[in-house]
Amino acid sequence: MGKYGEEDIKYMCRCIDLALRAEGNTYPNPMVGSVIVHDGKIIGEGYHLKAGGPHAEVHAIASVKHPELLKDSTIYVSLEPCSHFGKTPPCAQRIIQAGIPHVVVGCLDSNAKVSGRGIEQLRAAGVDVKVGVLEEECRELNRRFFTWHEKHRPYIILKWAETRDGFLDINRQATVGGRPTWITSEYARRAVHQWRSREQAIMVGSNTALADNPGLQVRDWTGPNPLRVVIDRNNKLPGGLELFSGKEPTLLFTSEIVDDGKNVEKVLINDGEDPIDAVLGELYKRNIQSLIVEGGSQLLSRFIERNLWDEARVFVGQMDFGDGIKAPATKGQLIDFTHFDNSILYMYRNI
Ligand code: AOF
Ligand code: ZN
Repeated sequence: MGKYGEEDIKYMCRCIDLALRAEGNTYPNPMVGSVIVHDGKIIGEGYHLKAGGPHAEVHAIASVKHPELLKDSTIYVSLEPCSHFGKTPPCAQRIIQAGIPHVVVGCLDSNAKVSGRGIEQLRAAGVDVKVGVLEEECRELNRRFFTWHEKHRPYIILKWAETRDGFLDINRQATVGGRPTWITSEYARRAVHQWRSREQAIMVGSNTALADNPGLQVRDWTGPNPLRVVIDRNNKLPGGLELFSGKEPTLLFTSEIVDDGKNVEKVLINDGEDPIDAVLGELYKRNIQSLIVEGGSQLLSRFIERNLWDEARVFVGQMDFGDGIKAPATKGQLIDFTHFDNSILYMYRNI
């Protein structure tokens, strides 16, 4: 069990479970869960529901029916309690004020406004603080948040589908034996829509925008639509594409801003600037913590070459195309795979 006891691990697991209830809804804030334990029993629980609302610890403290027990309790929280006045007052102070003598923290908060100060405030007030229970799991839970704060760019997920012989599914108009074809089935497509609903931005290159005319929305799932991003350096994309429908906010990155009536917000790529840097810089500025890149091969390969990616999610189908556009090569470390109807989903991490 390492340096922490079974109890600590059990309650921290519960914190993570609670935090996950708000998956996709807390941006730009992290998902955080909290549990209050008295004499081996959970007497309060809470999690952060959305930015602007109370933090996990505040909900947990408010849920306790017998507040007099707090002075003999331990509060577990998956993230370091905050120390700053943001949209809400500092949780460290709330814990001190409630008189809770023990705090168990999953991982530190790398937000520059907090970054260890929450723990300092608690300890300075005489609270006993233990840090690092299920640290890796707690960081994993908020990998988008931590990447944005620590690397100053969004967390990057690359997604593609390839045939058994390694060709991409882009240009779905491409036909096999005279018929339009998909590598994956509707189940995989639904999973992709679920993924979209969890990320803040979604991106394709101009070749894919032109060939597939994707809407990049969440249709086969419920949840928010990500901000759409497309690179069109030379303004070659026609105004009638789905991306320019105006249905969802869309950013178009271009080397020359022209007035062509497209229903998008345009962002200039500076002379000599890699468009990927323009995109990542702009998304960072806009507090966007995650980006899913859905093709095409040039764009995906560019992210891989630049080593600017965190996850790759690759569906491999059963059919062979024989030729076409080769799927990108480097895939990092395989961490999981799942059978998905007629394809297998391989999940890679760049570690
Ligand atoms: C906690 N518990 O449940 C969360 C924390 O603008 P505010 O006031 O909501 O502050 C947001 C920051 O607070 C966020 O960037 C992160 O550093 C921390 N989130 N902290 O103690 C929580 N969600
Ligand atoms: Zn807080």
